[in-house]
Amino acid sequence: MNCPRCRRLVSADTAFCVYCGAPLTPRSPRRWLLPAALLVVGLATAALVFTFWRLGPGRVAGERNAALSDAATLPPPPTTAGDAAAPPAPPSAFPTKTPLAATATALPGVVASAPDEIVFQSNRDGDYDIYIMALDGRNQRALTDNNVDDSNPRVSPDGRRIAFQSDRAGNDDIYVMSRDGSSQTQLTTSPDSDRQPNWSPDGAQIVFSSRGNNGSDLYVIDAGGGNPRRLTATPLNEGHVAWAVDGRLVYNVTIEDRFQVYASTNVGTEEQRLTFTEGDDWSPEWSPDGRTIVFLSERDGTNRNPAIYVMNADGSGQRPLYDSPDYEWSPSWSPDGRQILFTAASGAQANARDDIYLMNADGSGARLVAQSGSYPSWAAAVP
Ligand SMILES: [Ca+2]
Ligand SMILES: [Ca+2]
Ligand SMILES: [Ca+2]
Ligand SMILES: [Ca+2]
Repeated sequence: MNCPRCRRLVSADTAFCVYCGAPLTPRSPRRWLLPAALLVVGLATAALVFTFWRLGPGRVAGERNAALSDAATLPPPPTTAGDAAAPPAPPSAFPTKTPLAATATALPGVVASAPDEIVFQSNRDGDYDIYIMALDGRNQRALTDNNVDDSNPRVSPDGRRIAFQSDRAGNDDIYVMSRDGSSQTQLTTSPDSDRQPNWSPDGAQIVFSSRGNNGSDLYVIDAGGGNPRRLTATPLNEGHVAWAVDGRLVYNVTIEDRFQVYASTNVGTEEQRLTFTEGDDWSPEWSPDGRTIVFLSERDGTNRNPAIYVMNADGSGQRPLYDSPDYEWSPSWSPDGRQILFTAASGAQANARDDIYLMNADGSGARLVAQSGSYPSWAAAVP
């Protein structure tokens, strides 16, 4: 359905628009009562509101003062200077003036509580937007909805915020929003292509790559905006950077049109090359304990049909973890390090449909979570 205020597409199973906060239930008191009464069946919070309507102070006030109750069902009085002499307004708690579940709405930018979920991107409506869903693929909701590309989401370690890239301002920049899609904030404004943000372990900073006329380098910026710093200034192209709990960065570097995986300190020093293959190795992500790196490789000569690999933090122990005839990409860890999310494009074809999978960290038990989605990021439960 479309939000009645901002007209953007929103999930019909939420009470309020995730963009502008407008209630998605009908505003008319008399039209509201019946559907609301139906809606509350099975909804504990709505049932409380309904009970409040039946027994609460607003109802009592209405019975105590019939004139007051009648006034509450009339259209609101015009706003004029004569209001000062008008009778007192109906009690603000009067149920027909209170949108359903209004008291359950969190403040913008604050997620009161949430279970473990998966944030991902999808171009199912023709351009990329950011979505969120339950771990079993149900209850999918759009967090952004526009006709530009919002992509490459990564959830903050505390599960409350999402960093992503968007070209809504004319070129790729880094943005942050709350987990419910509110408080969307632009962090970078460069004319270059700022891409693939990832969080520092403490959630205070965001590292990303930026591609301009002189190639691609790594940058970091405060997660609240400001204080941007350049980490690399090399003739090579750095990209897809991730930040380990021990402070080290891992990223891919383009060397003669091939990706290889490198690591460095979080200020870009002590750079160390971790992969030395003829094929591509790219898209590295640290395990939560910083001991293991999951990445993509097509070193086995499968003509750019990658497999998911892992290696130790120092580059030792490189081994395949999962492969199929499909084109696997964008692996990322669960916060407990026991599972790995990834995308698989069916048939390894360009423009094939992307689907989201989840498997155990040892490569076993891969199962489909959701169709038409990619670049998944685990959103930790918010207590
Ligand atoms: Ca979009
Ligand atoms: Ca930019
Ligand atoms: Ca560079
Ligand atoms: Ca494959």
